[in-house]
Amino acid sequence: IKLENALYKALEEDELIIFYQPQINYKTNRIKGVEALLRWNHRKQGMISPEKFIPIAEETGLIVPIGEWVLKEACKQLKEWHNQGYPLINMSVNLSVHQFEQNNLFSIVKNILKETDLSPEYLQLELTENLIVKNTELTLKTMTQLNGLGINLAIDDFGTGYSSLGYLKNLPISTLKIDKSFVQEMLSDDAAAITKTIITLAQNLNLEVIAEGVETKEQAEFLSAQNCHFMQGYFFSKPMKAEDIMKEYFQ
Ligand code: G
Ligand code: G
Ligand code: MN
Ligand code: NA
Repeated sequence: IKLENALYKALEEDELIIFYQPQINYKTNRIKGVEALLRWNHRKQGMISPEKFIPIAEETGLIVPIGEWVLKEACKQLKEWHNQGYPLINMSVNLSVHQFEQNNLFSIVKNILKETDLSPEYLQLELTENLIVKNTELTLKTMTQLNGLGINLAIDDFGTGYSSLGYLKNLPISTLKIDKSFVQEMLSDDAAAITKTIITLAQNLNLEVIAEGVETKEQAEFLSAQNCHFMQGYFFSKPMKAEDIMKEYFQ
């Protein structure tokens, strides 16, 4: 069967699973939160990367129910960790532009928080720059509503899109995530300049900044020297199953 048809069934048949990648405060060496990253455990093909199936989910519109499922599962999981007495970390969830284009995204998110009994301040939603570029009345309204509820909004893959910087002070965004492509080339001159510029920009606008794709100690040290202390990447941990996160970090 084509992947497209199989994806329809994956949700119903419990083939989708969420991995969690820790976000670390390098200064204190504590976990600050986790990012929920979707995987498809295909019965015959094994683990399929989201890079392969998210685009299909976007094209077919399946990203809307799938995204809603991810959000609910992730909130449920975090609430469970909180209930078990683990430190009150945050949960980051990626949202597709398509989800934002639904006019009921706000009420969906609000209902999920209510159902899972999770306090909004622990939830961060990651948006992409192309959402910002479109900058429609609907997306601005939804972002304002989400922010008003106490949810944090982050721009994912920051620096790779074509958005102007002007929006940063006009939109209710609290966090920039430096794209891993910059972090990975950071120890060469050009990417270092870009990384430093993003960090300074974030500091000047009072935004939190987190570096993605940190793979080496040298990269971590460089970021830390620039006063970017929140980091995520293979140097700390790959995305892991929920139970492994807890074993690794809270025991
Ligand atoms: O986990 P990995 O690095 O393979 O993820 C690849 C891409 O898939 C990333 O761009 C990531 O943001 C995206 N992705 C992972 N999980 C989700 C999800 O639940 N929803 C959306 N919209 N994108 C996701
Ligand atoms: O677009 P988004 O930032 O959501 O995607 C995160 C993606 O980056 C996930 O697919 C995740 O598996 C991947 N990732 C996380 N840490 C690292 C890393 O240190 N190196 C590389 N190459 N990829 C990473
Ligand atoms: Mn992300
Ligand atoms: Na990213």
